[in-house]
Amino acid sequence: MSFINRLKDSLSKTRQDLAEKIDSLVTGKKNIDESLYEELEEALIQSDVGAETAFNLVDKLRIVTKENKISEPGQLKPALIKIIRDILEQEESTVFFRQKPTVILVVGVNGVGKTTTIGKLANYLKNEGNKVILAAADTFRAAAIDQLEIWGNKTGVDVIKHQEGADPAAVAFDALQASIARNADILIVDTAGRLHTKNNLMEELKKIGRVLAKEIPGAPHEILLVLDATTGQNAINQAKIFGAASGVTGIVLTKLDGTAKGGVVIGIKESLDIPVRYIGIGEGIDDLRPFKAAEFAQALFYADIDSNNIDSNKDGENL
Ligand SMILES: Nc1nc2c(ncn2[C@@H]2O[C@H](COP(=O)(O)OP(=O)(O)OP(=O)(O)O)[C@@H](O)[C@H]2O)c(=O)[nH]1
Ligand SMILES: [Mg+2]
Repeated sequence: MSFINRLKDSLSKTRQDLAEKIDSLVTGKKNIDESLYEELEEALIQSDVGAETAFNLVDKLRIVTKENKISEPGQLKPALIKIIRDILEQEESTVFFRQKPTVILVVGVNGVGKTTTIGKLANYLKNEGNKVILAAADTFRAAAIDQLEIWGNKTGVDVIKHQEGADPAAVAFDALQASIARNADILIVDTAGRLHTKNNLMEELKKIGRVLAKEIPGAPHEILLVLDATTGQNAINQAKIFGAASGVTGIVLTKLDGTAKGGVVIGIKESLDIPVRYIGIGEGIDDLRPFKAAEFAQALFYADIDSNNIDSNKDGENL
């Protein structure tokens, strides 16, 4: 199945919660009134966009409705979709290649999918023609190092590692040296969601950043924060905490497959000024893709997407 169809499948529960609820709210109504706006706000909150974002979306909808003299309740849905799509829209979705090697530091709380994302990303970037190296700077468990090595074998990418319990910054340093020596295009650094030491995780991540920057000014060029979509609003809170503390430059949203909380991406985009770089829709090697606003909005609202013509709008609505 194509990625877009799998994305559409992944978002089916969110779509039922959000798009179909909006449909049922506007169908059969004669007028647009305050209670309809309140019901729409409630539907948005329930699909995990977050209370604040739901409030802002409906506020924008009121303004658009007024400005465009919309009087039919049925016209609210395309207007809302357009507002959502404008929020999702961003300039650049894939990681920036600044120099050789470009260093990507991957952070996030434990279990969100960092290591799996790195495996998939290594595969994706390698297929784009890059020489990739991985750094096992999650030294919290021996199994974490093994897990990264398995991805290294699967993707045919070198993994630089130390022993369990080693200093993560030392692993990152060695991996950067190896990347320079082996003429790699990209170094991806895996990190832990928890630490052996009493050190603060954020301080540890900053230390890794400092060590990398000493060797290559400007590194790490990307700090990708991995968030688990199934945690809904928690994911937004994590983004606020990590974003402020560790200079996150992009988000990877994992586990969109099967969750009803896909609306969280709207909340992330609306409440934070951090681009969503990639989305994960499964545990397999091909289950990661750059985030594309139009594709995502389509998959979120329409069950029957034409994968060859993603920007065309089957309802003739003005997306
Ligand atoms: N369904 C689904 N599962 C995923 C996805 N991404 C990761 N997982 C699963 O989530 C679990 C945790 O993934 P890891 O990659 O080990 O997460 P982590 O953030 O590295 O975890 P720690 O190293 O313990 O901090 C694994 O079982 C993965 O297979 C995804 O997009 N969809
Ligand atoms: Mg891990």
